[in-house]
Formats: sequence, C-alpha cells, structure tokens
Amino acid sequence: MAEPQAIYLHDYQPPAYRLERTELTFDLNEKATRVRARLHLQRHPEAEAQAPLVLWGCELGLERIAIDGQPLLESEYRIEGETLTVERVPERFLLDTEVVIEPAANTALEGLYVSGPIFCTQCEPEGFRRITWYPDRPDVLAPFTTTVIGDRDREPVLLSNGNPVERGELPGNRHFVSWQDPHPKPAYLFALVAGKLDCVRDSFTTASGREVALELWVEEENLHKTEWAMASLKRAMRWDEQSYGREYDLDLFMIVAVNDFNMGAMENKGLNIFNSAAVLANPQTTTDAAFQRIEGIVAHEYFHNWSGNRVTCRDWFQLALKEGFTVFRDQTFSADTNSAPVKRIEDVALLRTLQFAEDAGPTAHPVRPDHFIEISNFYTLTIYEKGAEIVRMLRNLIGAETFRRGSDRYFERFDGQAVRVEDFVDVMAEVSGLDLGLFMRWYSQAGTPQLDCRGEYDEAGQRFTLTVRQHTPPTPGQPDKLPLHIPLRMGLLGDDGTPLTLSVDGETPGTDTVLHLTEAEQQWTFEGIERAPVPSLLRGFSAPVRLDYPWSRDELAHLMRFDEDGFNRWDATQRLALTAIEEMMTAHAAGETMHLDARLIDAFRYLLNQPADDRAVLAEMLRLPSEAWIAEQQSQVDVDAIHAARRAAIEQLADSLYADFERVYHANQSTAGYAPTPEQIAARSLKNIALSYLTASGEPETLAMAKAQFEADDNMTDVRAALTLLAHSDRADLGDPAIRAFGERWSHDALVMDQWFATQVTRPQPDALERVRFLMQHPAFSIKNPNRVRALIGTFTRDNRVNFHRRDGAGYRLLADVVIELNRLNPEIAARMIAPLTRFRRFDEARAALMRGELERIRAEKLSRNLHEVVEKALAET
Ligand code: B3K
Ligand code: ZN
Repeated sequence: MAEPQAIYLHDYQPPAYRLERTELTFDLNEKATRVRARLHLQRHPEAEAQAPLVLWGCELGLERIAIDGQPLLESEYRIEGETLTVERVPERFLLDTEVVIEPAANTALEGLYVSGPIFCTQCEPEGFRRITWYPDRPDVLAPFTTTVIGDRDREPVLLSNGNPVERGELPGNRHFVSWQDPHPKPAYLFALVAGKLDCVRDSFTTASGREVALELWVEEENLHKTEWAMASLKRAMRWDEQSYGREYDLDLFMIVAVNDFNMGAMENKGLNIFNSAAVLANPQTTTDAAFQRIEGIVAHEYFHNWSGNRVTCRDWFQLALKEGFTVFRDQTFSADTNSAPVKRIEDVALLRTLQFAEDAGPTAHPVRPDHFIEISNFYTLTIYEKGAEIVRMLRNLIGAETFRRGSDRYFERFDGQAVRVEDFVDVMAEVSGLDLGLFMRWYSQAGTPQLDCRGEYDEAGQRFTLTVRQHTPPTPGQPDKLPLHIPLRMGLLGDDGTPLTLSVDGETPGTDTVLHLTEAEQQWTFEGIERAPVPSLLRGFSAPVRLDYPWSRDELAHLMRFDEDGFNRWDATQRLALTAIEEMMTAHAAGETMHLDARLIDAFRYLLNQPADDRAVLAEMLRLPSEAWIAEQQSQVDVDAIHAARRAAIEQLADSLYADFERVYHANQSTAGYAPTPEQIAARSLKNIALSYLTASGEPETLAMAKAQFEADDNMTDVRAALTLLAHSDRADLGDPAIRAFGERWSHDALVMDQWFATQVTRPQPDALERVRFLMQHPAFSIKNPNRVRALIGTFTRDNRVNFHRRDGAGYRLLADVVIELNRLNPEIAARMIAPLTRFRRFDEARAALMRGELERIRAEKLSRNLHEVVEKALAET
C-alpha cells in the first residue's frame, strides 16, 4: 500500500471549474442507494483552456458518466485513488453521473449512513466524496436542488437543505420530496435525513420581521427532550441579531437528532444534524453541565450560518477561520446567558489542560496548519479552542466596538465567498488602524508561549518594575520560535487590597491595563507606588499562555480575596492549591506524611464564610486543580503521587472544614422545581461540591446523605452527583445497589446509560479497568456507537488517570485493543481515542516503554490514513 501523502497549504491552486448548479437525486435503500448527480460546470475565466476536470470520490460504484448527454468511454476518464480526471472537457457543460453506495455498511459515519432506522449524512470535511463524484473542496460553491426518494412507510420524512419545493407519490409505495437551497454552498454543508421522525415546531420572527419556521426532528421516544434545544435556538437567534447584526436567511431552520454521530453536531445549511447527546435534554435525564453544553452547541451550529456558511473557508487549512470565530461567538453567548466568570473559568480549564497538552505533544500543530495527511485529524482543541482565544485576543486588542465594526465588514465584504484567515485579520486591522502583522504569528506558530514575569519594587523611587520574558518551546517541525504579540491584562493591588492607579509610560490608564508584549523581553515601570504591590497578571486569561511569577502563598491568598478580576481570584486559588498539593507530592515521593498547608485551609474557610454573592464562582474556587492540570506542571508526570496528594488534600480540607461544608450543603438545598437557570445551577454546584468534601471526611453519615439525595431522585444533576460519590466510595454495600438501581431504571435511555458507564469507569479503586472490560460486554455497549465508546473508553483514559496508567500496562493494552478495532470501523474516532498513548514521553521509562510498545503493535496493523498520521507522529524521533 502506498504511503499516504501530505497535502501542503503552499500548493493551493484555485479550482479550474466552477459549479453553477448542482442537482442531486437519491433513491434510498440501505444496501444500495442510487445517487444521480447533474453538475452544471463552467471553466474559470482564469483557468487554462486545457485544464482537466478533477473530481473526488471514495468507495463509489460508478454506473454511468456522461458529459452533455454523451456517455464517456473508459478511455476518456481515469480514476486514481480518490480522484477522477477527465482530460478534455468543454468550457461549459453538464456532467451527469450515477453511482450506487451502501449506507448500511458505512461504519465510518462519514457520507451517507444509517443511524438505527434513520438515514443521515456527515459531509464535513470530505464526506461528500463518499456520496458522489464531486469537486469536493470548500472553495467550490453551488446552489443545490436535491430530490430524495424513499419508502412511504420506512422513510415518511425526507429532508435536505433549503426549502421543500415539490413532493409526490411514486409507484411501489415510494414517494419523493424535492428541496432547493438558493444559497451557494460547498459540498461539506450538504445534508440529507430520512426516516420515521417526529417534529416539534415553533417559529421565530427576525429583527426585520420575517417569519422563520423552526423544526426539531427526533425519534418518537425523544419528544419529551426537545424543549430546551428549541428554547436555546431561539435565544441564539436573537443574540446573533443583537450582538452581531446577523439574521437568519431561509424560511425554515431544521435540527435533527441522531444517535450515531462522530462529533457534537454539524452546521449543514438549514438542516443541522446533531448527535442526540448534544441536543436532547430533560431534567430527569440530563445534568446541568449537559444542559449548558447543549445550549452552547445549538448556538454554535446556528452561529455557523454566518461564520462558516455565508462566509466559508477557502481550503481546510483555514478551518480555524470558521471554528475559532464560531467557538468565540458561542463562548460569548453562553457568558451573556449564564455566569460569565464561570464560563471563562471552564473554557480556560479545558484549554490549559487538554489543549496545552496537545500543543506540547507529538501532534502539536499551528492554529493554521501548513500541511496534513488527513484533515479529519485536525478538528482539534488547538483549532477550536486556541483558535477562539486568538479571536478573543483580537477583540481585546482593538476593543469590542471596533471588533463589531470589523465583523460587520467581514460578513459584508466576503458574503458568499470562501476566504482565508488573513481576510479576517486584515479587516480587523483596517477598522482599528492597528498593525496586526506580528499578531499573525499566532496562526502559524505551534506551542504554548511561556511568560516568565518578575517584579521589583523600588521603595526609594516609589516605583514597581515588571519584567516579562516570552519564549515558546519547540514543537515538531518548528524548532525555533519567534516572539508573539501578546496582550497581557494586569493590575496592581495595594497591601490593603485596594486596586492601585497605574501610571506607566507617561499614561494613567486606571487600575487595569493591557500591556502589549511584542519582544522576547520587555519591561514596564509603574510610578507613584507607595508600598510594595501585589501584581495581578493575565487577567481574564487575556492570552493562551503559561505564566510564571514568584508569588508567595500570602500574596496568592491576597489576590484570592481582593482581586477585582473574578477570573484571577479563581486562578490565584488554583495556584495556591497547586503549590500546597505539590508540596504534598514531594512528601509522598519521600515516603513522608502529607500535610496540607494551613494557608489553603484558611483560604477555603474564608471562602466558605463569605456572603454568598457569587455562588457559581465560589463553587469553582472550591474545586481543587484537576489531576490533568497538576500533571501539566510536571516535567515527568507521576500519576500516583498526583492522585494521592490531591486526594489527601481533599480529605484534610474535609476534616478541617466539615462544619462549613455541612452548612453550605444545607444552605443550598432548593425546594423550587428544577430549572437550568444560572442561579439554580450555581446552588446545585455548590451543594454538590460541599457534599463531595463531606463524603471525603469518611464520616459514615455523609454517605447516608448522598444515598438520600440519590433516592430523592429530584433531577439528574443531584442524582448523578450522589451516584458518583456512592459508586466511588469503598462501601460496595452502598455503591453497588445504587449502580444497579440506576442501570435498571434507565436501561431504555442510551444517553443516561452513557452516564452510567462514565460514572463506573472513573472509580479510583483498582478494579476500574476490569470493570471497563466487563462493561464492554454489556448489551448496552456497542463499539460502533461513538457516544458509547467515548463514555466508556474515552472517559476511562482521560478521567481515570491512576487506573489507565496502571504499572502493569493493562490500561494501555485495553486502549490499543479498542483502537485497533476502531481502525477498521471508524478511523476518525480511532485517531481521537489514541491520543493518551501518544503522550508517552511525559511518563517514566517503564510506562513510556509500555505505551510505545502498544503504539508499535498498532503500527503493525493495516492502518487508516487517520491513524497512520497520528501513530507516525507519535513514534517519530524528536
Ligand atoms: N463543523 C463540524 C465539524 C464536523 C467535522 C467532523 N469530521 C462541527 C462544528 O464545529 O460545528
Ligand atoms: Zn463549529
């Protein structure tokens, strides 16, 4: 088999042929769907007259190919790998093809496939080529007409993009619906859904007074889980009008829920297809966190209608153009709709653990990569989350109002076009007058920048000097890094906690300012500082960097109490906890008793006794840094020490502050009916974190409290929190019956069963891995369903670090077995699941050798392009 070849950004060539119109007809059948494509093509005025026509296709049974009605002879075209080339074509012509595909055999879930009884599609990035021969690239746009033919009983509902324009009956109990999408779009935004679905209808009146019909299509048993997504959609539509001046542009907007889906959802024009886990919600079955996630994803996909669909990407290297911007938009929406500081804390926690790890590992890549083998491997946290941080930095650099003018201009100027990252940044430079040349490096340079900050107080001169050095560690293929343009938001706190007025470089910006780092080392001097201040740096996490400053623990406690910036109050608490836990890890390694620093206990006591003005943030502050974040601080990760020290810290906090946690637990009980409102979510969050500390005290009555909460069965947030504490306790007599009861009660609901799996496989006890193996045999588990795989395997490998990294290598073996099986079934998921094994260089020699061994075992298989790319990167000598 030929080695898969890389594709390079610098090889980009504009398409030689444009599409005027695409007409598709699908005659649906699980085993053999016939797809007819009539492509009205025209040579680009700038293309050479002899330019060949190149189309892409994959696993297509070609039955017929004709140009302007003339069937092509086999000698008149050639198929090589995934391309079909016709050397000689007229300037303007109709290409007519017919292919047969087998949706039921499609386990990759790309192209047209079946999810249970439902036909559905996933075309981004290159799934359309599994449907028909096509110029499957994002810079070829066309208006589509799609006719879907199905069985009247099995497929009563036939959906595609745009508006339905015709429907009718056909012989043999068949029927058809024709859809027309007037907005030119690339093939990746095509969608088709067919099957027995029920519809929940609503409507939305746009700011300019147009009525839009809203339809949410689900299988009948899910009708009771649709309300939240519909309400979220309407909020998102309104928000996009108010915040970005963007109105919806068709008369109909549809969302469909399917059970088998590789990602969260897909923004197909007018017909978003969702993983059921990312859209269906109900208080009985869905946690607060999932409610919020669903709201965010519904908004994200809707926002793509402008940032992605109306203005799309020229090529897949520009993926962050639409994803970074759209994630930033959904983050802002969620911040406006819920607790803004908590949203920021959650996003940063995700970025700092998982994205930083990605950026420091063998698959590190720039936000705009310059080459790839398989583009599906690049739907990463770097493209999405770091991409969003870049947009956020832009807005912070030029100000919210100017940013809005820039986005208006971007949408206006590039409407209907396929553009590049430069086009977006150039518009922002234009409206702001700011030179963003250096800023562009954020798109081309991989790796997380490190800022080393030092402060010096000069008492005689009454000034404070801040020195900042930046450097970015090497990443594969990029040994030497250049300085970046980094916005560093900061302030100074007096010793009584008051914010100090800043006077720097002859300006007095107030108590908060943004320093522009553009060089490897820079210095700022703040004048008129009467006593040694405590600097508050990187407020709001103003740039995606690691920041180091030699704060003492007392200074961190000071920031925790007094910083004006909510995010930095949280971050100071995390840093304080981190130093305390690291000290315990050292003791653990030396075989000594682990003592928790009393200053952390005092800090928590202070927090627990504050008037509860922001309970949402308080709950976050009480959460100790995750094992993943602690690991990020270590040059060589010691999973056992991390787990032991963090656990000991929790237990000592629980013992010292038992009465405080108990009071908080009771004070945050609610008798009101469940609603996923920010206030209620904050109270539940605080109550459940208090309960988790209480049970860590080992007092027997605390598990009785958890049991009572579990049995009260009020809402899934409380039930799941209680179940987790019971299932993770050493008390099998309490845990096992709870697990059993929950499993029996919810055996009919796949999304709840996913939670049941996830809860069990995160048990810290040493039997967790055996449980994973056992649960893989459970009738509710299927390796073909991405949600089940993520719930069982993904959760175990990500969130149960001590057991995944078992010294005997059984965790690695388990993951490799799963990856090898997935490689044949669903390469995209296989390449995602393997990630923890690729990080072997972060661990001790024995573990690294075991992980490497499993990677080599995988490498010996016949690998998909997806897995080949990841495995080769992981094993490459650095
Ligand atoms: N744009 C889709 C990505 C789907 C790609 C799957 N290989 C989801 C989203 O970001 O909205
Ligand atoms: Zn997206």
